[in-house]
Order: sequence, then C-alpha cells, then structure tokens
Amino acid sequence: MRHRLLTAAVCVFASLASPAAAQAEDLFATVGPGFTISLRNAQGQTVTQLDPGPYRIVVRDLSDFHNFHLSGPGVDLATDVGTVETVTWEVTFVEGRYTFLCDPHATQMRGAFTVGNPPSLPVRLVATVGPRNTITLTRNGARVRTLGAGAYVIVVRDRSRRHNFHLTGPGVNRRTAVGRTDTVAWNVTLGAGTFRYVSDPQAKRVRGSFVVR
Ligand SMILES: [Cu+2]
Repeated sequence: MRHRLLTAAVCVFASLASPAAAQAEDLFATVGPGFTISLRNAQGQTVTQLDPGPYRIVVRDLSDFHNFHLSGPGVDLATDVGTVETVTWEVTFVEGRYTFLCDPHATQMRGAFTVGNPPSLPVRLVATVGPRNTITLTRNGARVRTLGAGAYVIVVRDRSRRHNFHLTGPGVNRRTAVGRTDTVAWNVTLGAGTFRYVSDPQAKRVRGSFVVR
C-alpha cells in the first residue's frame, strides 16, 4: 500500500514537471550530399504543418557546398556552406510560415511549412497591357474569367506608353499612368461583382472583364 502511494505521487510529480505540451518534438533536417534538402518528423514524414511550440531540430549538413537555412517568425538559423556538420537547434515555432533552403541554390533547393493556422496567402494575378493593342489578366498563365472573393496581389505590367491598365469593380478603381511603362504590384480585395479592365486611351478596343463570386 505504501509503495503504491509512492508510485502515484512520483507519477503526478513527473507529469507536472514535464507537461506534454511543453516537451520539444524532434525534427530531422538534411541537406546534401546531392541536390536535396528535407525536413522530416520522427516518423520520417515530410513536414508541411506543425503545431506551435518547442522543437529540437537535428540538422545534418552532408555537403561542403550546400547549407540548411531555416527562417520564419522568430527563427533565422543556418549551417555553414563550406562545412560538413551535424548540429542541433532548439527553436520555438509560432503561428506563421517558415521556409528552409540552401542559400547557394535557393531557387531549386527549398521547402516550406506552416505552423498553426496562418491566414491564407493572397493569390497572385498578372495583368499585362501592350506593347501592342492587347490587355490580359491571367492566373498561372490562364486568362481570368471568374474568381473567388478574397485577397489578391495583381502584378501589373504596363508595357506601352500609349496604354495604361485601369481596373474597376465593386470597391476597386486603380490605374497605371498613360505615357510611361511601369511594373507595379497592387494589393486588392475583390468582392462579388463584375470587374472590368481597360486601357483608357482605347477603352472600346483594349479591354476585358471577369466575374468575382
Ligand atoms: Cu545547395
């Protein structure tokens, strides 16, 4: 009886001293020796989404011409490019988006994951007017005809001094200038309705439209 009571007391103490929520979870980062970079959990699965909290990351940098660079809210850590090394990082992830990459090969060797439930990223659209009498609005290269309501980034490529790009619709009225070329990014929130875009000097000919639902 005394023994069982003692065991129970020890268990209570242990669970108070290291509550599961505060225990660091292990992650495993690897870069090289080839052109590969990865971040996996203890089950070997690629990390795409994590809960906020403390993590211990074992980083194996297996190459003397790659590195592992992790960045995001509150974290910016990197191994050395010219060194083969294994290091352990203690980090605390908070809600947001994190990226890992190899700095010398950042366009091809990279990955990303989210922590918690950050707000979704705005969708990117590309608006192009000119150099001839053409005007387009595309998403991933396809002409936009309908969109869901929400936040968008419109990259406007005004390629003609004879034209501008002028977008109008519910709550939106934005334009580039006639007489110059320009590339700008607009952050817009598109609500339900019909949107029209024109080049003002030739609004009858150089125009398009799309519907937001
Ligand atoms: Cu590299």
